[in-house]
Amino acid sequence: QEKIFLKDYKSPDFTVDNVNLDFILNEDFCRVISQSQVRKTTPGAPLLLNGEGPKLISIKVDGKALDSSQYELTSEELMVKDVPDQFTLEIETELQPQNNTALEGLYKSNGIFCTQCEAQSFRTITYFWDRPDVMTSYSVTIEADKTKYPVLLSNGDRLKVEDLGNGRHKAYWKDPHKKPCYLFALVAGDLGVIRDTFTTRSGRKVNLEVYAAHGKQDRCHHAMESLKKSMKWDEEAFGLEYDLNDYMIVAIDDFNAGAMENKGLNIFNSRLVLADTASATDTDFFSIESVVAHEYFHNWTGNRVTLRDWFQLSLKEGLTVFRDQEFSGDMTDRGTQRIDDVDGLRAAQFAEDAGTNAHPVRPDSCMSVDNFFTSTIYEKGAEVIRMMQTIVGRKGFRKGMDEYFRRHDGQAVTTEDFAAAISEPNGKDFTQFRRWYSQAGTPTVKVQEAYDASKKEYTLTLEQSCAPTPGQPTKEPFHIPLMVALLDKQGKELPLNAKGVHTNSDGKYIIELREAREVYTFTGMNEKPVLSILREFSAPVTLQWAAAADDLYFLVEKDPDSFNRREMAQKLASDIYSDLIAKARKKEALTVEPRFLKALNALLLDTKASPAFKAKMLQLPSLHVLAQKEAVLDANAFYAARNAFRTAIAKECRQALLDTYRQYHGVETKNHDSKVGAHRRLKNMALGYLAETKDPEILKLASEQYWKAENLTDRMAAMAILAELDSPERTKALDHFYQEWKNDSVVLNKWFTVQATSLRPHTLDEVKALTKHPAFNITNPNNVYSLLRAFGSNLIRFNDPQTDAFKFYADCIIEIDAKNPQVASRLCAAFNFVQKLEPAMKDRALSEIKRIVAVETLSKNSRELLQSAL
Ligand code: BAL
Ligand code: ZN
Repeated sequence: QEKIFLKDYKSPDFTVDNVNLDFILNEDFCRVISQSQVRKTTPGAPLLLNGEGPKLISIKVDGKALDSSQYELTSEELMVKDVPDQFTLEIETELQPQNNTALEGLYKSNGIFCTQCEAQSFRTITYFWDRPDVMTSYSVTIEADKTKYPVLLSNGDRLKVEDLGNGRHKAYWKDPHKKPCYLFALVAGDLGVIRDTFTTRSGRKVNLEVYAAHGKQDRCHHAMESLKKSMKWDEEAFGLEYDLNDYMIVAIDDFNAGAMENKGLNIFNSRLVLADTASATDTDFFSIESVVAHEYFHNWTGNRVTLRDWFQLSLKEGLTVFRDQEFSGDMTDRGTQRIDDVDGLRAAQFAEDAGTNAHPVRPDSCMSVDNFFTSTIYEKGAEVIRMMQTIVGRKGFRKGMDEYFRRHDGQAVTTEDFAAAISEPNGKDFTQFRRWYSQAGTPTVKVQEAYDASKKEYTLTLEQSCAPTPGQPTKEPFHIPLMVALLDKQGKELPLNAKGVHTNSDGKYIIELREAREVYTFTGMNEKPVLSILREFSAPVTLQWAAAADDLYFLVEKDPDSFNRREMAQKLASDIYSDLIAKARKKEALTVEPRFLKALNALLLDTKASPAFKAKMLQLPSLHVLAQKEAVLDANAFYAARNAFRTAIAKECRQALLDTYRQYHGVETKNHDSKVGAHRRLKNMALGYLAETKDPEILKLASEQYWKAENLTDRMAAMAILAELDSPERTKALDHFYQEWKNDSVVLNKWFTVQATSLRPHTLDEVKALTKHPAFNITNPNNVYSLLRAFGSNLIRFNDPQTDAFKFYADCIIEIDAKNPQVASRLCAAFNFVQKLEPAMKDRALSEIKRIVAVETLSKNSRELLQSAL
């Protein structure tokens, strides 16, 4: 299959002044009539339109129908050789949304017509310039049955609804803002709604509407509150106001991704809208708030200023993730938010950067644009933006953002344009910095320290390198901002005065590492200081730093940078884990360094540390992070190490864990604010550790928590513990949960996940059985993600040499790919660690991957992701 290349980009040959779209929706087929006013900008250029699948009924130029000798139609394109310099183009197509299982373009979910056009699915609706740099004004009409589809929505302003008198009605919409077609949206159905308003700071009263299936409206209030908070925050943080009179969010049950930022009409996966105490966990409440914010923030970063081409995807996604992370930090706690974001980055993006699908934040080529929606584009992209902010400081960054909108509002631009808008007003040169966009891979920064007592001099030597990634055997040095401090024996930050170290506009000490090797000399150091480096995780790099254990424990206790306190604890834990894994592979006794356990216990007893921070400190490095570090992924050894480590913590900290549990259990059970949520997280983590000992008294606590829970967070936390047991308690809780939620797929999906992620040896058999369960529907993306993707992320059971998960998984990918390529391709990540498996396991995995790739009709999405492993 063909690749597309960034270097082949050519600006469009036509300008589209406006487009009028008429949708006629029926049960068995739909008609779409598009009428565009077009001007040729490249003399002599033929008209080339993208189109994949819609049945062409007619094409007219200036009202005259073309016969088939006047155009060429392939499976991907419609070409008309001769067109005037200026003309009206009218195209009529026919679609069958009811049979659309890919859920791209126009499709039906539970009787509701809806669309998903990003990235390139507008072309499945009609023949058009399906590229983001063709921005135009849209007028839309939707005609449908009045009873079945009382709600008819599209982008922009609601002009009117006409009763057509024959049981049908027709809605008229007009979007005053130009947009690319990937932001087009339509919804038609019978939906419930809640309404509110928001008045922008310049006085525009915006009608806010959140739509969901009838009966689910009561679960939409949190999404509505989140929207209002986001609108206010964007005004305060970035001076950005909403620009239409209506803002709509629609919850849809069958949705490939999380949500979509269509102009004025966001379409969301139901799981990211619906929430109340009984049906959503604290994590769900948090995710809803941050995704509602993310989609809202796109209104400026993505919609008003959009992409020139899809290789620039991070221009909007990296920036908007950065903005939603900042928002979440302000809504919750900046310190723990940063820790969570970095954990997410390391687990997913660092793995991607180290694997066979590594790609730059601004890729140069691809097979499927759908495969660009990666954690490199999103999360590493956000880190690149954050580094810019670290270099120029928060004030400087805001100045740059203002300049970005001043220069580019209404345009389709590139990541270079963004970097220029931030650097130029701040007098910075980002030429070298732009390598973060063009080079893939996670750089390593090697740290070496020396102290000369006679000269009172402390020397820091930093060396950077970056391993080869596919297509990039060698790398040029990156421009790496490292936030640093030197601490005295009390943990106080010393004033720093060294060449190459400056303070940014926020007063933080920054080293801008640009060369492969640089040396920094700090004078006037009466004693050897303790280094705190990469504070706040100021760059997405891996540190190679053989710090003394005493220094690490000192930093865990005293570093004023809470990120680094926790980071050093993770470093210690990660070394303990590696040691346990090595011992498990050699069948040696698994003992855990007591100093670490004692430090954790002391932290639990520390009344000054916040519960949110304690929870982060209690969290051990994830198995996915360990798998990146270890040379071999030996699932049995990982499992043994995990159990030994957690049990040792449970034993050493038993009393502190129990006290923590009792302190926060049963308190404010119906309050979902982030502070109370953090109390719950901490006490449920405490219970999770305690349960590792399988002490009957603790298991009784877990069981009681399940049956008496007053919110879903507590119920799920208890169920996750019971799901690891082989006892009637497990079956009773699972059966009860099923009975309670069998008609509510958003909640029932958690029931699938808790079983798919269980570490018990029978998990694969149970997952296989669940795929045959009446509640499991393989065409519903959320079902597939909750059961199959969750199982694929179960590192221990997916890679268990005693079972044959690979074969089962390959069968699933093949079956799903035929119906829905996007969903299938999201399962492929389970095979990311193939190269780390032991030879026999690796052979098994590779032969299954080969079997998948041998399917001739396999989508380019899955093919691109799997082929690279071979
Ligand atoms: N643009 C797709 C969903 C999102 O990133 O907002
Ligand atoms: Zn986004």
